[in-house]
Amino acid sequence: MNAIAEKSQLPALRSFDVSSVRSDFPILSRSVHDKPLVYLDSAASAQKPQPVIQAIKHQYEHEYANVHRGAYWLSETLTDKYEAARKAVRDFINARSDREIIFTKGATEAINLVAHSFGKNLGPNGEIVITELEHHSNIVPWQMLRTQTGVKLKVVPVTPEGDVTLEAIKAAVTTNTKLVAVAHVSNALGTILPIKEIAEVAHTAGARILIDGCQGIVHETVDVQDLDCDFYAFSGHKLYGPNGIGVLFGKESLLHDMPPYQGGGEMISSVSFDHTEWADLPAKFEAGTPPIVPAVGLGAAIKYISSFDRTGVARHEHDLMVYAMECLEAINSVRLVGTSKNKAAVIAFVVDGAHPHDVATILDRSGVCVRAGHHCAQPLMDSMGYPATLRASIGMYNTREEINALVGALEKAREILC
Ligand code: C6P
Repeated sequence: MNAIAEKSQLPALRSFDVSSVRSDFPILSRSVHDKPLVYLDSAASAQKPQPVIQAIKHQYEHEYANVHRGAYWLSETLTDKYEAARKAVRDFINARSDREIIFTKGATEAINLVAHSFGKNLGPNGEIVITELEHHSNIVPWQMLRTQTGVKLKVVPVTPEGDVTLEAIKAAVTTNTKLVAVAHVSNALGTILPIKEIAEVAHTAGARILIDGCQGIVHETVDVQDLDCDFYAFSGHKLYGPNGIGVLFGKESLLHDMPPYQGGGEMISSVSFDHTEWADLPAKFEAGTPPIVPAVGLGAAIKYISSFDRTGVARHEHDLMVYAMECLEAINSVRLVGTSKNKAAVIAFVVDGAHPHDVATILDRSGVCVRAGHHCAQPLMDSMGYPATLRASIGMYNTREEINALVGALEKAREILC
């Protein structure tokens, strides 16, 4: 079948309607502390729609076995589904080949894989450029690599609004730069980084680029060929999929030349006591029994997300973010943290005179879930002068009524604490 015929057979996209979306997420109809659940912590982990829950249940109830090992129907059936999930990821991010999609247990493992396998030969004269707003998962693996190899770590500062400018990137990247490792979207502030332009700067200097897409994949459409990124890492659980599954996209030529990350079953083509041959991609980087059912669940999540007109989803999230920021700014003593003009639906703020953890605990009594703390971005918090913030993060299922509930609960918290 040619591509046009294939396309014409695709089901029509679901237009975005938040109440119909909400009915797909069973947990959203529950209450907490006798109050309707208001879940505003999707950046920590998103809730799961019925098709994902059903896919997982179906696998364990009807089609469970190990993959790539059994010469029997159950194993072959699940192997096909596991590999279909890989194809779904490939199409979702427009990778060239299945061989470029490595399943990991999350974004953290994906970045560690690159640090371990690609990073080995970058020191002692090479430099890795990161930014001040990185998640610890895109800082600590490079620090560990620095200890092992002597590679230098350069940190690009953020502006007071929480932006990373191209000028600052250009100032940091030199011919010594071997890798630029940056977030697509900051999980702590919501800032969207100009990753396509950063990739160009990196490549012009002869460096590679890794994008930590853990937050970006949720809010942005990702085309790894158009971005021309060398590595793109993300987790399934923020993308409405299960936890325990993540993805490392890597350009095939790079992955081909990199040594394996872990040794064990699955990643070999032959083993003797004297010598072991690695398997081809992607198996070379998937040692041991992989996260089989989580991968199938991620495939179901991608199918679910892709069933929508994603511009409708993006518009909804953006409108809700703008509404929430306006409402929060209007509350006496609430200050927004991170006000980039280029921002995804993650809103950080503080309440003057109240500790974020205390505020979050009071919000919880009203059924409102937000995250409080350093959001695994301690260096960013330090540079912006906040030990902790509150963070409300919006998913495709959130509503204006829920933002109003947040505002009402915040007013209560202020009365108690300030
Ligand atoms: N951020 C948050 O509340 P894992 O834990 O491997 O699934 O993802 C790590 C990670 C890496 N990069 C970014 C930009 C992230 O946001 C995260 C996860 C969650 O913000 C949990 S700390």
